[in-house]
Amino acid sequence: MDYDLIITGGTVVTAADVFSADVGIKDGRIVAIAETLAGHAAEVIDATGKLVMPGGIDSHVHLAQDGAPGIVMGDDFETGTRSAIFGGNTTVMPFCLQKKGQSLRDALTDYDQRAAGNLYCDVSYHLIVSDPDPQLIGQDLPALIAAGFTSVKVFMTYEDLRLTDYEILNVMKTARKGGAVVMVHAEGIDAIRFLNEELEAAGKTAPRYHATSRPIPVEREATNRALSLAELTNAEVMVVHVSNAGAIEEIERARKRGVKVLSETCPQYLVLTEDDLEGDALEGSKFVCSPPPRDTTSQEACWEGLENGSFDVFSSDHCPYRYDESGKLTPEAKRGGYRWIPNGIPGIETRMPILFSEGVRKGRIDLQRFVALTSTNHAKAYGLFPRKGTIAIGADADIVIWDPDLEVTISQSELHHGCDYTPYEGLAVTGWPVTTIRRGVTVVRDRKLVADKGIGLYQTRVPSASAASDGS
Ligand code: DUC
Ligand code: ZN
Ligand code: ZN
Repeated sequence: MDYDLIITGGTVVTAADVFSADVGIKDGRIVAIAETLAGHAAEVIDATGKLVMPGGIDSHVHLAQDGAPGIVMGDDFETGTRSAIFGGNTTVMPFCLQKKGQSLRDALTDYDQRAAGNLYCDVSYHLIVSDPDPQLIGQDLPALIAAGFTSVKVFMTYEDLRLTDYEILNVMKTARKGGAVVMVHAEGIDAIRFLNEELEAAGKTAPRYHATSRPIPVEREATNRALSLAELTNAEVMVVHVSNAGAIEEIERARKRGVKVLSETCPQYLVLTEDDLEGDALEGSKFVCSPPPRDTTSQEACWEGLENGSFDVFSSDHCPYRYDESGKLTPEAKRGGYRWIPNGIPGIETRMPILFSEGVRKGRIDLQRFVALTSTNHAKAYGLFPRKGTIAIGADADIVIWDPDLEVTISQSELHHGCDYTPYEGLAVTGWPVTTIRRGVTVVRDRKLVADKGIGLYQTRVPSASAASDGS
């Protein structure tokens, strides 16, 4: 047999090109791309009228992540990767969270156990550093970066996660030496604390005040500070979940100064606003995420950033909590208000359709940019390229076959995550993934699951030359 699979008649899209071609797959990799492929294949998929694109890489998702006592994340690795593959993704990058007092290695063991045998797509972790003691900075983190854990997230807010500027500087220095990217959650803890106190004193505790407590200056100030710390250390930084023009301006200014900065935005900043946090009683908690959705002016700024290259990647920030007492409606949230609502919303399955429909179909971005923003640039930023993130000879056969004309109204009843709602309920989109192939194995065919869990693999990575460079 020449091929395990041939995809015929489709329009192939990469971050650079759009062309008609057949794609031949053998042993999990792409081995031929030609106008017409002759030869024997075990299976042929006719993609006439469809787009054949690199499988999505969602480089910002939270699965089975530990939270405050009593709170359970709405997706484990099984349901989260199942939802991901239905949404056209072939690789996701969840976080491995270090609890205070825990070693990074022990945290990795925990997450490996949660993932083992439960993956529908490939995964690779980012490390959340919450306790950067001398052992972590001097020994553990350098060793793990060298072993392929080449991205680290730091938080500038949340009592149990935030690092001081001094601690962030040490993480950045270690990351720069080893060649890892530092992902930054840029919201300032002191400003939020100050605003929380004012709101609480005024009795303003409904979900909508979550947005009031984290206005744009809170994000802009922290973005500026994080990028100044990156400038001091020559670290490469990914500013995640950017929501507004002020933060984008800080990113662009830092780039002009030569700071190595990448940036990310997410669907919630394109199609939700803080008005969604209104709603009856606690309904608004379904939209509580951080930074919060803003207004239509900020949405436009994020679109502009996607169009003009301010943003490198478009991720879901899938962080699901159910609308029940395990998630959004904990007794503390019901009693005490927005400060106790877990932050995060689901979106792993709807990320690509929302960008395709609102971006490509509405003429804001072209197909190549869509592929760059949803796949290729993630692979490049985090050390998976060219094995993943493109359609090329020798690359992993991670492919999504996309119907550009399929009209779908997003609805909880049609999704495959473990969460019990979608914040995008009722949003009509055009364009949807129909078949997802991961390393040559068809996992979803014609929108039906056709493979068992357990076929996803952990993806190791190599330190990045740009992250390691000293900037000179
Ligand atoms: N940060 C994230 O990256 N995801 C959800 C919540 C948060 O604060
Ligand atoms: Zn964050
Ligand atoms: Zn997140």
